Amino acid sequence: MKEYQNSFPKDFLWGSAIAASQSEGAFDIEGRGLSVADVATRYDKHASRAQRKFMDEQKLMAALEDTDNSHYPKRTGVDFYHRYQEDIALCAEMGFNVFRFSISWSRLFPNGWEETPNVAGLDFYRRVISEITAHGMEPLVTISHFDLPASLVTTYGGWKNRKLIDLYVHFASVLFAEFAPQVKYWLAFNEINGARFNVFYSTGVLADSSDNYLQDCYQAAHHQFVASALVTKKLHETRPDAMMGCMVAKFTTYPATCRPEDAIEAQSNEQVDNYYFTDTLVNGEYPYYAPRFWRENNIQLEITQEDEATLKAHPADYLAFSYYMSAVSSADKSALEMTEGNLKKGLKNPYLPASDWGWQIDPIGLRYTMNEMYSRYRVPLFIVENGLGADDRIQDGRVQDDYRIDYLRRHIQQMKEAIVDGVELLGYTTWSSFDIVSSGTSEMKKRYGFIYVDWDDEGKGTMQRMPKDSYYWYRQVLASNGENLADLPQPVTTHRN
Ligand code: P53
Repeated sequence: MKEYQNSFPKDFLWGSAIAASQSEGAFDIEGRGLSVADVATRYDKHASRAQRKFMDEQKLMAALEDTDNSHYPKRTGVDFYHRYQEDIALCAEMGFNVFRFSISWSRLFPNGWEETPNVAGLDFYRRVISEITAHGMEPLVTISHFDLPASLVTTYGGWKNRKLIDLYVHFASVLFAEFAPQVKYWLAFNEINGARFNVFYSTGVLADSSDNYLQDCYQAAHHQFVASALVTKKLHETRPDAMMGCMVAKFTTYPATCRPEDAIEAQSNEQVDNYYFTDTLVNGEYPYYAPRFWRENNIQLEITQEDEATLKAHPADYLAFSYYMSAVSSADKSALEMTEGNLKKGLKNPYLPASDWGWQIDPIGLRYTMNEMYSRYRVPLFIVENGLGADDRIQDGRVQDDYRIDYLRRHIQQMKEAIVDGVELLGYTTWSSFDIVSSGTSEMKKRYGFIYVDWDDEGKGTMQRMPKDSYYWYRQVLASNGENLADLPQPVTTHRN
């Protein structure tokens, strides 16, 4: 029987996370090819929801040819490519023992299909990983985080094409051969349920690529499932004690009322938004409710017997998830007010506040979510993203982000409650280490970091780094292994240099 645990385990992993396409910049140097992230334009409030949500061939080709980089913020990022040493050192000073980042596929394989990797790209990640380990941190590597090589879209149509499985497995194998000795924790795909809410950046599927868009999305997800299982196998062959995680963006959904119709609606949303993905990857087979979902949505997937055997043989070692907010479902669509999240639109929860971007803040929902996920799977969990996007301002040489401290404190408290409940949690990496370009809106204004980056939406600034108040607060939290969540006793003076 599991013993009672009243605090964070001694070896708990604390840190934060970033992604290549939102931080590195340097999109066209030293052999890097274009990726789907390089065509993402900044959030346009005048555009329709459909315009923002879908990518079609014409829009893609125009963006790929557009040399005005100011339209595409992820091409510049925040120059992590040249500043990784300072950035990693600043994180280490906060007391991290884990650092999550991702590999740009097109930096290693410019078109995605080359046989041998670009030496400069490999060398960059070799230096990044040694910097992380030299500071005593575990690297947590996401193999693919919303930045598929653009050529794989223009030539193969993205992940809906089975060919991508082999290309991805080759890419991952090169990473394992190079880095598995230093890297124990891996994630095959960032938010694999992106096939549902972030289609183009997650799968490369274009809205006009066929007459059954939904089928393409789910075929793409299927190929990512098989690819996940294959790289889990490969990783274990290379390093038996290494762990491959499956990751979802967890959209916990409550029924709007205690009407049974609302409960069914919420349950079915949980299934299609989250569990369809995690059931398949953690249990190693499609869930019982999948056939009805496919049938009612006119989806006919190509799933071979070999695919099924692969999924069954190589389930994920742990379940990672991002958690920012919760959602509400009602059988009656006119029941409640709507909230405008940038990618997910939903009903307003009258009991919860929301961020400036409409994401409903729900710390208790994190405890609830952890219990739900752990009871369903009984594999270790890892919270690999959690944080608050806010329009931080520097005043008198300081960023007083007490709202971020408050957000993180409440989530860490509930995370601890879940651990006391008995949930097994490997670690916690907040989003994000330092300010980076937003994934959903490509804004700089939506900042998540402990470290302010002097760069704005007009492409102006020095790119200088400066710790915010939350930096010193998180350092204190980590020094006490999650026990001291109090406000800092006095304002901290500005940092070095
Ligand atoms: P941004 C939507 C909902 C939940 C998580 O998101 C999401 C998204 C995508 O927008 O993605 C993750 O920057 C993603 C990160 C991303 C982070 O959440 O849109 O893994 O790349 O930056 C925050 O505010």
